[in-house]
Amino acid sequence: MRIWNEEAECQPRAERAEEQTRNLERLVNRVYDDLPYYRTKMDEAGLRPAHIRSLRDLSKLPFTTKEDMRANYPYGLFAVPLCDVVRIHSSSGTTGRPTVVGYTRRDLEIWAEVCARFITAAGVGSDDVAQVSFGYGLFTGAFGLHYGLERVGATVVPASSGNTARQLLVMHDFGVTTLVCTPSYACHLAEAAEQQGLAGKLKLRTGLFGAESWTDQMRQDLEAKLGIAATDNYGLSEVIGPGVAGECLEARNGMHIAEDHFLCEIINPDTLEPVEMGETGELVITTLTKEAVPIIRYRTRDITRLDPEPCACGRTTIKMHRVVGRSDDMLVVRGTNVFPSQVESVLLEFEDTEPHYLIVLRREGHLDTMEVQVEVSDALFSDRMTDLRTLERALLDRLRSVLGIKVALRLVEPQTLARSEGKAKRVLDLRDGGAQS
Ligand code: DLL
Repeated sequence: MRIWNEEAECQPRAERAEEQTRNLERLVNRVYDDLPYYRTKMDEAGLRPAHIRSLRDLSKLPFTTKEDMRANYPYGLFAVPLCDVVRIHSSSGTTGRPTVVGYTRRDLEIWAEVCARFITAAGVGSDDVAQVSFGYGLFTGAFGLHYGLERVGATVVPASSGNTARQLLVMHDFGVTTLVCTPSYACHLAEAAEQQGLAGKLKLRTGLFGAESWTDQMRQDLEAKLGIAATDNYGLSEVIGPGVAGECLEARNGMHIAEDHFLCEIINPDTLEPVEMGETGELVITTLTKEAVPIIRYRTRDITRLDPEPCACGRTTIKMHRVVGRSDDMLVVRGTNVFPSQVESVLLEFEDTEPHYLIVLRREGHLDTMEVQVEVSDALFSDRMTDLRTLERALLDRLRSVLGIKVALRLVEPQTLARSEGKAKRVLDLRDGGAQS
């Protein structure tokens, strides 16, 4: 299997660490000199650039949060004049001000490079026809994948998001082999393809899925329905967009991080202290090479763990595991922490449920209630009621044992829950003050 940049991806770890250290020192000097925001924060912490001499010193540096980025809206964290910025993107956040990021020409080069790495790792190359079904616009998903795919020589079909019937027509008629979108939209496309009798007639062989969390159960479901190898890739606009990490086809078990560009740590989100290697916590990222908007210790809120085990593919980069959720997605229901991904993995253990679900939270009196709505398969719905009851009982038992709380369940008819064309909305929080996400 091809490796896009063997020198960088298979570099001995000690050598990579030396380069990371040099780039970290350079970065800290640069932001201290050029950006009042970082200088003030470092001064407040009693830190000078000279205090950062090794990767271990990273944890001395202050964190940067989404709120910090918003407070500096729109260009306060830009480290170069606008005349050197050739592209702007912004976060897909639905609440408050968006966070704005800029790219110099060299940033765009590096972005295409890191995307080319994970695209190649997923087995996609110049023989592929790739349909990009992310929305083109301020969202980083489409442009990041687009230039990465062009870089590896794939034939890019910039379908953008929406209009599912047209997506399928293009997919079929253009002989698309690689589908690029969110896993939830891929589910929707798979379902629509089945309905239109296209399921066995597509040439798809790979899915490059990212931008939201999904489970291994969802992967199996997509692979079976679309006849593909489904791969996961991760990134966020504040750091670059897609391209921070992606899975290799050989292992499909954790995403290789482009460590020469992004320094990753995991912290305990309560104590803010780094955890031991391999432990789960919040991912914090420092950009080592970004010019326009370098960022130090960005708190992603994404919950995952790092895996330093050597990988069968030969890359020496450490991997990050599937994101199990965001710390701000974590639901607290009657004092118990619940991640939507836990619900998803239970639902997809059952053959008669579809990967379309919604979690509804309400407050009744002083008590929080959680209802899980899930679509059941066409076959089961038109079958006998007794089968529905059996499924309902089994699902309720399993949800209770995995989540540790009692939940209500509503089995709904196929095609009744809203479909997403981008990032899925899995939670409707109707409690007082509860954020509706
Ligand atoms: O979603 C960038 C991206 C586009 C990544 C396309 C991959 C593919 P934002 O809109 O800023 O950027 O959202 C970033 O999305 O902090 C995670 O919570 C979530 N996310 C991104 N990729 C994954 C993934 C893009 N593979 C936020 N698994 C991040 C789980 C993901 N969550």
